[in-house]
Amino acid sequence: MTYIDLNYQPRESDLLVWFRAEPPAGKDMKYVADRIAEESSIGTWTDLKTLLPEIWEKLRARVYEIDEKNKYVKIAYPLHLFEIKNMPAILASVAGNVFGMKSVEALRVLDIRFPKELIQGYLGPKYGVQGVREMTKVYDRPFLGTIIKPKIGLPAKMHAEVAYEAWVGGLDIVKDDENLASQEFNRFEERLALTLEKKDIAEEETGEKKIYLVNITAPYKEMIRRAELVQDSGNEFVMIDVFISGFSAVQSYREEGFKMAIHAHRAMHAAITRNPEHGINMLTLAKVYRLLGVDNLHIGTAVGKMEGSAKEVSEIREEIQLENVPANESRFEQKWYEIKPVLAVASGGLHPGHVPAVVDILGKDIVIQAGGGVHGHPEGTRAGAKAMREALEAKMQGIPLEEYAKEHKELREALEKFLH
Ligand code: RUB
Ligand code: CA
Repeated sequence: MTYIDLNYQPRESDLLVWFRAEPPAGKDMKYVADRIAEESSIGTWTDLKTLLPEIWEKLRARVYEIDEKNKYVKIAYPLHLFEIKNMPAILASVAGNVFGMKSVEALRVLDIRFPKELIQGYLGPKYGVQGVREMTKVYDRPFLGTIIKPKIGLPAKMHAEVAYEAWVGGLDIVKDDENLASQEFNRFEERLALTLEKKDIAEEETGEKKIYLVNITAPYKEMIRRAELVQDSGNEFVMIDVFISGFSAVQSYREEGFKMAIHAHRAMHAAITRNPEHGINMLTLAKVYRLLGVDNLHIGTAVGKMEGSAKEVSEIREEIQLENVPANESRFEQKWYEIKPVLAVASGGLHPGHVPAVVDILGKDIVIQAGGGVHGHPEGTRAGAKAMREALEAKMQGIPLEEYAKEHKELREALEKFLH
């Protein structure tokens, strides 16, 4: 019995997975491909008296392509194998036990192609790029945001004051950090109330819509309780650490039907995305989060403090924003049907000097976020926010930063500190 069927033509309705697999010593690619297809569909390490011919016929995975040179294995799974509206269980099949088998030395998921019938079982983003643009009336440029720093430690009142400074300095978005929850020095309820008071004042003073991404990450029931508080407060967004909270929590949260948009922070993703030989790449995770329905997603910067090349980050951006993603040398074609595009978040080690490069790499449908790059400005948060806005103005007008900085003090001070 083999799961290899190189003559098999995948059906439109199949779920496809593109693996890169390293065979163990003494074994070849066929061996490893067979083991992956077996364990990720209906088989196990030995043949089974209970595996009836009709099950085999209907539900087995099929290895339809093996690329010896690149160590690629492509596997087609019949959709009947899955419970369509159960993302955790789907991943338990195709990206579950297989990573730990002795019969693979290393294994990486490079892409999952979702078929239409599966996509139709998911909500996707409630707002997405267009919805967030309508919410803010910002149509023609990237969004600018900051993460309040220090990441944890500020009392709620100071947190709100720093947020205010960032907003009036010119940023659109202020965000809690991934590990700010409801610590004794900064309780969730107090932070929400005080920060929203400051948000109202900042909106009045600037005439611009401002956004607060409040972190509701917590055990699920508590997360929902916090989401209810946010909804009652009238705030438009929540932030969730999506990888840490889990696929089940994100899927369920989206299905609860809250009004707020979701900003997805991806803390911990690198534990499985970073090693190029093993794990699941960020492109695949990003597809899962688009399907589950986040509105903003951290995808990397290509230029800041976090890993991820320009090519990789651009491909992730395409995957979460295009309606039809064309195939290339390491990804499938993917059609997204009714699922909206997600706003891509470039964040991690950014400062005003990076703004032109980030826009060149990722385009306009992004949030450019800087924590240290704003609150580390020699004159403080408000000047740091102004410097970010000035950097974006310069880029949008096609003026080199050094040139624009001659007439713009905050930008000049930022570039002096961060670039020299
Ligand atoms: C960035 C920050 C975010 C990272 C996460 O702060 O707090 O948590 O962007 O990384 P700073 P990623 O601007 O001071 O570096 O976006 O890659 O998931
Ligand atoms: Ca952070």
